[in-house]
Amino acid sequence: MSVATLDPKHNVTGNRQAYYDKISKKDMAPLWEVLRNVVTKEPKSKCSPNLWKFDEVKKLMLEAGDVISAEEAERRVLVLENPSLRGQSRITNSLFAGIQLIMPGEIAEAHQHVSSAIRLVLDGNGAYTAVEGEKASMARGDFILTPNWAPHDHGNPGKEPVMWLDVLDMPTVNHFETSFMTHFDEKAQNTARQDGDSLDRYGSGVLPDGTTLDTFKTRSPVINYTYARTKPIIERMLKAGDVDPVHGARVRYSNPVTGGHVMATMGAYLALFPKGFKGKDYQSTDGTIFVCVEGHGSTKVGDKVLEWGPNDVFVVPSWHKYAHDMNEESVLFSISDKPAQEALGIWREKK
Ligand code: GTQ
Ligand code: FE2
Repeated sequence: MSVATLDPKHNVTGNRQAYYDKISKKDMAPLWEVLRNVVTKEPKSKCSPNLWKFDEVKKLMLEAGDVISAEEAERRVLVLENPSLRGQSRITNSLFAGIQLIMPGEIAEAHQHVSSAIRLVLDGNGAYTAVEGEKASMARGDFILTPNWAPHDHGNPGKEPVMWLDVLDMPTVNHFETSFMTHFDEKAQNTARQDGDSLDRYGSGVLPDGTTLDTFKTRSPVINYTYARTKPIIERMLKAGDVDPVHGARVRYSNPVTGGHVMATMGAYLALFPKGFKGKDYQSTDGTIFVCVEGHGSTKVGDKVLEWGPNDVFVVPSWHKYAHDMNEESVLFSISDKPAQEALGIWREKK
């Protein structure tokens, strides 16, 4: 039947359906049937707010030590899957999060990939991660970068199991269908640069001569932002009264060359909150992963209350209204895809 033979006054639904069937055969569809779903008035996140308690995570993670070796697994990681996005290896629509375990004497072999990673050290001492030839020793609260395509391997020459949070942008990289990965012949990198080298070199008010804004345009040169160095800064801010009504005494991890975020796809913050702090309601378009580094408190997300303590991880989806409440002085680490949204000009917040 041709369009000309359709009588618009009669059997509108049937006529439309016949038309839809016809265009469907040619891989076309009517926008007007789906417009409200693809151009929403407000963000409608597919994710749910959720909390992972570290005591449960740790117990299950240690069991994985018996199930698979680091060598066999390549990376022994439990993925923190958003309950509304099961099977999709992601905690928000754009970010992957996982807990990685490395047992004493193990190594996780060197490789490189397009996805960028950050690590936040949670538990245990004595492990290292080597990134671009710098061997970063891992201490609790350290924030360690593995930028896009940077060679990296991990090892644990110590005596304790070591665990950390991995956050990677692979859902973003895979959204653009731009993933590459390669392995190296050597299991571990040659580490010519000592622990802390990049922070000293780039984060001390001097730069190696010849460094320009373009050299580190999309990533920070710093590998390890140690907790030992960052915590005293937020303590000073709190003492000075520099406390945001939503975010507390908060610093943004920055690229010391450009002042921008540490990476183009992910950005992170560390915040100190005084005891009794009752945060104002807040919402933003960047679905955010929080980790409690110290203290206890709760975060109300919509009608859900997430009660957290040390090393607990929780997620607040895009545009969900939330507010923090501190039972005691607490430190929260947070990470999201805000830099990507800002670069695209689409990030929004509501206070
Ligand atoms: O440590 O290199 O959680 O490549 C996922 C992919 C960790 C890693 C993850 C990885 C790594
Ligand atoms: Fe990796």
